[in-house]
Amino acid sequence: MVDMIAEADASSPVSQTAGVSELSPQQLDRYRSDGFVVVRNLFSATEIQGLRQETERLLTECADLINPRNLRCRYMAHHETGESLFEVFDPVNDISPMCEQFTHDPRIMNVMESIYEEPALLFKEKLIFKLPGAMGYNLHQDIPLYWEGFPRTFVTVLIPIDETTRENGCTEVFSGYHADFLSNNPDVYMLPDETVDPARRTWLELQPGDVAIFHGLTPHRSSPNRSHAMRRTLYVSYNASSDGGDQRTAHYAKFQDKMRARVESQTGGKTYFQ
Ligand SMILES: O=C(O)CCC(=O)C(=O)O
Repeated sequence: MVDMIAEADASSPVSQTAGVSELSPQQLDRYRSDGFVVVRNLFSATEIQGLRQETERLLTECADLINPRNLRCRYMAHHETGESLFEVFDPVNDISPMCEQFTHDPRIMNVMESIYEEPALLFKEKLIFKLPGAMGYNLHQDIPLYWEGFPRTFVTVLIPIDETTRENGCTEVFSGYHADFLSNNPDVYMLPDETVDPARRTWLELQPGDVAIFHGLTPHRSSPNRSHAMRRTLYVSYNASSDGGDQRTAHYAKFQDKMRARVESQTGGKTYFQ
């Protein structure tokens, strides 16, 4: 399955060329049949180096925002010690003009438009830090069955800031499951690993500059970060403009409403957004 990435790259001049940003017909076919596609070298090393520095600025200049009661933040347990580690800023654009620039980058917007055959709109964005030791994510599909009105055209562009490897817990996607939900129980979001065939797994081993694009129903998971460095990724999600228009503000309002009670019961304190 890993070979599929190499094959997709070899079949298309687009994926090899920085600055060109429409998916080739072969890449589109791949995306449609597998539910994901990897595009190599969409960004230059220098651009991603700038984004890496921006994550360092955020960790120092915005350190006071990192708080379990701040609805912008989420935490993840250390896979061995259980220690709670800061994991993600969600959203991030309002504290990072550079992240905002990436989420509206014309190369990404063009790729998304070639998937949608119409303009794409930013739905949400999150900056995942995945500190050393952080546990991974259980298997899931991003579109929640229980969430009425959630756009079915939800697609995520994964922008790696550090090289993503099996050792540091790269995202793993399973091909060919994106036509439907894998559970018809609205209370089930995290899926048992046996739901998918391990032979259909691709580890998204990416270099900074590459991107992976996957559908909101493509099941994915990740393992713990067993390296000694952060594995940072910017996860940017879009919807097709005809599928509900611009929903980013409404989405975050609803998302934070849903999180509030859970975070307040976990932390025993009042939540806020800052
Ligand atoms: O960070 C990862 O590897 C996975 C993240 C993920 O699955 C998600 O945010 O939906």
